[in-house]
Amino acid sequence: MNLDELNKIALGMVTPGKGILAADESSGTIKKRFDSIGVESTEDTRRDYREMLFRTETAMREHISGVILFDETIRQNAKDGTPLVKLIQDAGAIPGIKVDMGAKPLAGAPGETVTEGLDGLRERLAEYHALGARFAKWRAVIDIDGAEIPSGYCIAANAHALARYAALCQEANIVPIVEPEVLMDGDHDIDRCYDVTEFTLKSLFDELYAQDVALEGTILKPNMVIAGKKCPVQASVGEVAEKTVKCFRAAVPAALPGIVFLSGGQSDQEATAHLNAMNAEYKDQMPWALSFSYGRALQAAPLKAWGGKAENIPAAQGAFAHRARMNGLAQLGEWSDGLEAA
Ligand code: 5MM
Repeated sequence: MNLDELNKIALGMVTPGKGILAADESSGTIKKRFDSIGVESTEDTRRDYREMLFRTETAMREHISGVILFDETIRQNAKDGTPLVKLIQDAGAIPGIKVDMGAKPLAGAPGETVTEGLDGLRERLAEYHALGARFAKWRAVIDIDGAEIPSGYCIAANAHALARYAALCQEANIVPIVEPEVLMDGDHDIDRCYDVTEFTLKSLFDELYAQDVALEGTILKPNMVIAGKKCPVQASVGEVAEKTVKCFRAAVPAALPGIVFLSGGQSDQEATAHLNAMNAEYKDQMPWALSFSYGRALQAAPLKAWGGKAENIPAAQGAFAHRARMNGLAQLGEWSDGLEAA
């Protein structure tokens, strides 16, 4: 492990004004996304769609620090034969790779999951490094349902797996993004999300410490502290920003270079407004950079504008460039509502 190199990559992932494009939808998820616009999901349509994003010059050069890829994509070439990884590198962004094999039912814990994918991971990481990946991602899913879910067992099992994955990444000179996602699908209020997120983060950092993972070469990808989508009382932008920063200050060590949020089903503009509020109001209270690693909140608009038609590519690239710019500004705390129309 070369910690200087890992730290340099991690800092590059949280370059001011930039964030990460999560384009690592697994086959099932990308099919769902394509179904929503009436496009068949084939190797070629997936390639065309992602090539279109990676060729969006202004977005990629100015606002995207890295791209998380799926196994198929890291091996794919653009239509003209250029490897997709090279398109990303040529735009000055860092290629990354999703290495988990998905959330599977956790034995003995009905309704809960543990993320799998550790078997053979050392060998896969060596191959991904050779293919150009300099960071990786592993997502654990923590559901909230009543008082019993999540169980301490589920959080401990996922934290343990995240730390094992992170240690293997660093051994391979790949920066691990650790993603413990507390879902916002339920009817829980923001305070329940706060408690579960704080407990999950503290458990994760305990495990990272126990397994000798260097935080200087690690990036955290968490949910924001936010009410469940079905909760009748939704928190204001100011409350989400205040509670998220408070929770992270209590649970995340200062040695970590950066935190990149997932959007988790928030609307495009909510995800931008929340990130902006945290950076505008609390920058001087945070030891780490705060940025984005959005999937849906960066891609929903371009996906819809594209609709699988070549003639829509300029409009789709415009939509992607716009969202990337809005989130780049939010990373600096310089976004405002009025800029959405500009
Ligand atoms: C882009 O979606 C990622 C892959 O999801 P699956 O493994 O379920 O196909 C996902 O991990 C994503 O990176 C994060 O959840 C953040 O994406 P959102 O859409 O929540 O910003």
